[in-house]
Amino acid sequence: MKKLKNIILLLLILLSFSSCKNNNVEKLYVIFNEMKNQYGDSILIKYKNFEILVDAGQNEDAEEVSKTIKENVKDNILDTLILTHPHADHIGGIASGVLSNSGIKSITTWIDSGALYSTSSFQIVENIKHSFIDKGTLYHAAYDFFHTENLSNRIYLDVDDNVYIDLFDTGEYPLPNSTYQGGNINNVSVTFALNYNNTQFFFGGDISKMIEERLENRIDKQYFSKDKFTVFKANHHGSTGSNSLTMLDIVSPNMVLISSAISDNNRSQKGVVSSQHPYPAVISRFRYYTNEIYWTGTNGTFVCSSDGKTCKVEGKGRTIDYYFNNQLVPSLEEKDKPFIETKWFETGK
Ligand SMILES: [Ca+2]
Ligand SMILES: [Fe+2]
Repeated sequence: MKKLKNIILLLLILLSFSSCKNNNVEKLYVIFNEMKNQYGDSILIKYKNFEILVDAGQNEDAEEVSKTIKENVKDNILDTLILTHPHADHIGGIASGVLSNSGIKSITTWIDSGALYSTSSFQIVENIKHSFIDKGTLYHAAYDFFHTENLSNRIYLDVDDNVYIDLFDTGEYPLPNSTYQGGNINNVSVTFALNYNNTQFFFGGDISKMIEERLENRIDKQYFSKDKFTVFKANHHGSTGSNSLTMLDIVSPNMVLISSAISDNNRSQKGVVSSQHPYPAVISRFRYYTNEIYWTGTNGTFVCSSDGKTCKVEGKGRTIDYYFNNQLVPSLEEKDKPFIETKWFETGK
């Protein structure tokens, strides 16, 4: 009898321990900022006090991006900045002062594609980069990670809790500070995966199908595991020239996250009159894998949180209106809804 009592006591202790642990589990946050123009990416990744900003949207997005940084980067140290490629819808926010406006005092590591670009916003961003480098920021072009001894392509957000990103070698990164000769500069996009225990995220900037198909031989077949919860950030804002079935097969996503905004001609009371990013054909491809699809256009700024087992999305509600059957679709009604449950999806555009 005493033995039985002891066993029950032990079980109770074990149970209370495991429930304690569940309540205290750290969350990884991946925040997609709502964009103002049709294109644009700006994503803040956060684990404890370690933050990575991936792109900063266009000039007009600077305000929303700064707000998100202020709310989340409490130590004023941005641990890593990744600028995937030099197009204005990815670096414009930096040129418009996102870093100074959000009170960032230092950046530990600055990563970009290494490609030179001829726009004035690129030149402004270069100047900002060099002023940070002068203050001690480490700078690496994507190429460096695969051609420099002792430079690991794995960056830890937290070693103890196994949270890290792995940069992938797309074979397309130019020599640092050189002009890209490949034509479509979207293809230099810094491409990587974020891992937290049983959850994995893929980020490929604006890479096209050509690079996606190359990745089939460059990402280990076992990397994105069928046993894990995998999240795919749609390439190139959900365009048809990206997001190939080859790409989707590499990640086999349980969830898809898309960044782009409602275009000007879809904002009037006439309703959604023309197709735009994300294109319906691409949504259909995603749906071979999952119906858990979220879009900044309908959800507004949203937070995808991972507890290391699975992921969940909560939106803040969009600030750009759209109409369905001459009626304004209330933003808050759709803030947490997967894309296929929105009025937008019903329009078929
Ligand atoms: Ca920090
Ligand atoms: Fe873009």
